[in-house]
Amino acid sequence: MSYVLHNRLGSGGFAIEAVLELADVPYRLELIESAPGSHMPEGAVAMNPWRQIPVLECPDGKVVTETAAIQFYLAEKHDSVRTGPNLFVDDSAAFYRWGVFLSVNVYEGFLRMVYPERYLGDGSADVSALRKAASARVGDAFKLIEDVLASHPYICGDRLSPVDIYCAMLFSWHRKRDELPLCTGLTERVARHPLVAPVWRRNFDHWLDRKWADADQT
Ligand SMILES: N[C@@H](CCC(=O)N[C@@H](CS)C(=O)NCC(=O)O)C(=O)O
Repeated sequence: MSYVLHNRLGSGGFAIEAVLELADVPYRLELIESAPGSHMPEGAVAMNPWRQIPVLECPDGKVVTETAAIQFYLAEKHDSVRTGPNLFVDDSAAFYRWGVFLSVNVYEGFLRMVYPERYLGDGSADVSALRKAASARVGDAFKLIEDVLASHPYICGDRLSPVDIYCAMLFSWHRKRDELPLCTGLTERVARHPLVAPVWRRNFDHWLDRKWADADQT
């Protein structure tokens, strides 16, 4: 039995699917019918009571949710995720640190922009103010990643690791990229990686403002 990855096209499961591809770990993809940015239909993610994807069903029947946790789990279980020819974790402190950082400060920030009503209690507060503040906070978080990338080309060092895939996915959802050339470059390298590009195109070309996997797109 192999892994089963539950995702919806264009959503966070990309950061897991690309890792499974790069690490050559067998899996089956189960796609939920739902558009990026919409609420997950009731009962659609039966295995996750928090009703979000990605969800990874493991060969031993265990279920892992939360993008960073799934990446950490796969790195623990498979050498090819940690020390493989396509993925390498040079610095595990950086791997855990920035993986969680992306989850709590960036991914969660996007959720505030996409589903503001969840954060506003009775609905009397100002949705646009929340969206603006969340977008600024996400921008500040990417500035920290930009500083990390000033020291080495990838987040954990000199080689591509799962957290770079995670960062590239989130960065491609961010529309204010002007002062973040290193995050932009990282996203281009991830999207254009020959093993990642087909997964990227299938997930993102139909809804993002830019076709990141194409070299002639700026
Ligand atoms: N904290 C979760 C966030 C996952 C998440 O927000 N997934 C989105 C898709 S990109 C989702 O399921 N949205 C549907 C919803 O929240 O109703 C993680 O890190 O995996």
